[in-house]
Amino acid sequence: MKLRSLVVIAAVWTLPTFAQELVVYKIVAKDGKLEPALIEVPAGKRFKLEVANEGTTAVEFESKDLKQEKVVAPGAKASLSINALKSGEYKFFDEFHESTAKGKIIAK
Ligand SMILES: [Cu+2]
Repeated sequence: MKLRSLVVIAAVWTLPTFAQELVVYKIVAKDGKLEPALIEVPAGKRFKLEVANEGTTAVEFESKDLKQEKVVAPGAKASLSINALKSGEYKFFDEFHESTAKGKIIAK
């Protein structure tokens, strides 16, 4: 009896940890560029975006499709949690360098 309750407690304890292990996709912003400009993610799964600004000026990572907006100072990183996406394309851009810095996420 005692052992069985311990096993149940252990199972419940570990579940949330697994749920939080999200895949991280890294985007590097640098002097008006975002790399990679194309990211493929599985549809229906939450994930994280990590935006690293390796340039010399601030960037604003923005995606209306993903409802995200984040200013990242030079040398800083930002982490964004993205909810599960339906299949499709989701554009993103750096609003401070909008003419050149754009990309998209493809969920499928
Ligand atoms: Cu903005």
